[in-house]
Amino acid sequence: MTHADLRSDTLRHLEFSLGKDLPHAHVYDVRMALSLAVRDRIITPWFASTRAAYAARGKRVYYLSMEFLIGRLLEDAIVNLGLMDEARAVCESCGFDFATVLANEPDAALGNGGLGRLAACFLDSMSTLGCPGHGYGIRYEHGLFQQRFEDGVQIEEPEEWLRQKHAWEFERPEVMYGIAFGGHVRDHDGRRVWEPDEQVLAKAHDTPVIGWRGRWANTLRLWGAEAVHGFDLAAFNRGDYMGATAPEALARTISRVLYPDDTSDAGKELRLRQEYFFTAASLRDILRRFCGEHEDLAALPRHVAIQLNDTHPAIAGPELIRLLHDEHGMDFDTAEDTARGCLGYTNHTLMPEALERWPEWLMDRVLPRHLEIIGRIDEGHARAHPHRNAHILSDGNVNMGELSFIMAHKVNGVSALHTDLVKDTVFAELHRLHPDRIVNQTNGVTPRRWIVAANPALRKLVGDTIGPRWVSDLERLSELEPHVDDAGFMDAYAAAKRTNKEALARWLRETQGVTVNPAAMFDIQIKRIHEYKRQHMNILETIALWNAIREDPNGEWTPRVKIFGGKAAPGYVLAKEIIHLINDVGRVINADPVTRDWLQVVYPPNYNVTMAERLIPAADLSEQISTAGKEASGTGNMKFAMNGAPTIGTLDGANVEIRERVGAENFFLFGMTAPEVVARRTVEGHAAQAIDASPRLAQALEQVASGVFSDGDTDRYRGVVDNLRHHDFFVVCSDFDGYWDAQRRVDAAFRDPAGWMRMAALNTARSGWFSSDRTIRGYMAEVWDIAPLIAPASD
Ligand code: 26Q
Repeated sequence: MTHADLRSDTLRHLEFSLGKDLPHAHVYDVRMALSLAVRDRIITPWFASTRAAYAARGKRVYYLSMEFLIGRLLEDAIVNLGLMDEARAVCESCGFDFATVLANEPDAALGNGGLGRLAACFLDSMSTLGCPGHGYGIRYEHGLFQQRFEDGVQIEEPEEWLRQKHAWEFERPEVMYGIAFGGHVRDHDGRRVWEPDEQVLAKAHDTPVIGWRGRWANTLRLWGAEAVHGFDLAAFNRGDYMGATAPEALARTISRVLYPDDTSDAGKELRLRQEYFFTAASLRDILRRFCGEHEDLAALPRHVAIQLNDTHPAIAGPELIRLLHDEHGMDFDTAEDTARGCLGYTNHTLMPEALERWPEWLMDRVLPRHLEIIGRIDEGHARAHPHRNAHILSDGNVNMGELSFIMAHKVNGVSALHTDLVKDTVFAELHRLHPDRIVNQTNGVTPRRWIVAANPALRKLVGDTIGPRWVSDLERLSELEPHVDDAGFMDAYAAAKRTNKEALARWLRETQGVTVNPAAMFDIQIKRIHEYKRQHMNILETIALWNAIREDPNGEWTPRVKIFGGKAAPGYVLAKEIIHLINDVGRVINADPVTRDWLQVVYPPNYNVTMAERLIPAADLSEQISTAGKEASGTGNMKFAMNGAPTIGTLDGANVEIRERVGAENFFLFGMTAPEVVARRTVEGHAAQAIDASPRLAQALEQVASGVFSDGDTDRYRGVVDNLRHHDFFVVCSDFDGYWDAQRRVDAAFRDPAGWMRMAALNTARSGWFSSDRTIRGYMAEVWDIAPLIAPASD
């Protein structure tokens, strides 16, 4: 297809799909018309992939996830189809700036953070590799809340991405399932029969997911909830206009909003309903497809691999047994084994409070038959392992982690360290009983979005240096390595970074009204706000640095801009206090003429995928400073490394593997190891001890406590300060001096621009292993037992 084709198709859509002629078109119209013209080019490969998957009669993967953090889709599609120059030309010939058109698309924030973005990267890689499959999730009407700051305090506002038409989805009113809730289970001739008292319809909405160069496309199918009887005419006729629409409003509640917590907030009935709603609809759809192609349900595991993205879809185990046993008459034990043959479970957390548990009474009220089935699974497991000490049902709760483990044939962690800890801690007992079940699949990220789309300057340099094949074979980035000794290459590498930093500086000036010096180090920490991620350690170090510069204004300092981004769960009081503190510290420090040229704090609100695409390519330093043993993997850490930002970090999650690959000399390590953290916590008064030993930390904490950053208000930060002084479960105080020292090593290294750029380039050259293509190949071989349906790309 040529530029002329894309232009005429765009104009045709502008006229016939949008009903606009060019002179009256707004940027929205052009964006929609271009999206539809690009979407047209996905349809042929999409149909071809569907036909190839049917013809192969082989296995498909179904990735069940409560979250798909896909962000914007237009640029992604353009990049994958190789239409960048054409699309730009189309926009310009219509009188619109290309970047402005792309920026008109809402950022689809159907996820909280890492787990949701991982699902999106996996879909991209499955399509790039030709792994036949579907993503299944919920079509939330409101994605993750929008964040703004009022006097430095986080305010949440509803997200409204569906206010405009969603350009990429196809509504499928013919694919609709009734999902039942509540009621009772009765005995009918020795059979248990569920008689629910409520039904909600699940309607499918499909979005094609195009792979690199358009060689394959899978489907993301999201379920929206609707009422069986949408409108109560009798109520309307009585004049009860609110009551008339009540059934519809109630049913729609299920897919109304994404829960904004990134660690579990169990016990909310609506959340359980969401989980069952999308899991049950997906399983019905999977069985319908299977039964259209095959006869014998016992063959299900040979044709169906279902991956559970954390425990959120864990009800899939009992539901699949219910479908096979109650509805298709398979005997219970065979049904259980068949279900297990299909299911894989990915664990993303070790934190005990984050493992989902549902009160039995609640499960009984919402899903009475499932509770019975869970009881039977638990009893069966107890019979097979009489001395076991792992229960699905305990203390009146249903433990969804145990349920997922027992119902899956493979369980995986998301980094080498995390998988080891899964074996040793949360699932130690189950691992002993099933020693072959746990495997590791270290996370990865898609280079199509995180380099090709987000970092065109680097993309061009890499392409010019090693040719085009690295995009679908990222380990080829290693071919850059010999060039780090080539001054011409290194100048170009530095120029690309500089270009990105200038673009970020421009954006910060235009949107936040802050001016930053692009020659300063851009030191970035972007992720959800959580005590274990330790944004407060970063801001305390910032305060200590500010003090040090003020004491010696003529010393040898390295100019830095500390950039923060991230949202706090609305109910997480301490996380919100940390946000407030970062903003308060920024306000005071940024106004100080003595330090202004050396140190700045910037916190643009409403961090999301789009902002990440802007920040990461412009980063000099990647902050990955979680308490060792707490961050399951991290994936931002990988994106930064690829884009040439060395890490300052702890031995946590995938940092360990990043350091092994990029080389210890290109990584700023500090902090206790996971076992040292565990030991340190047992030391009585460890926090006070660490504070006493560190005058810098003591001073910074005292400044926060005494109101230096809060206009004398000594109450505002009592929560954070008292927690650090007296509890400090995440050992901020004990790791502080190590962090400070590592930052000074960073300062020194950055003062040698050539040495720093060499480090950055080696991070890029050595991070090819962190492509999600590698991760998906691992799942295909070790969890799903499935082969790709297309040959590896040769270009
Ligand atoms: C559960 C129940 C009720 C409400 C919310 C939740 C909930 C929602 C989201 C629980 C957890 C999450 C998200 C977890 C998450 O993003 N974990 C991250 O997963 C990444 C991908 O594997 C890892 O890289 C991160 O280390 C991990 O924190």
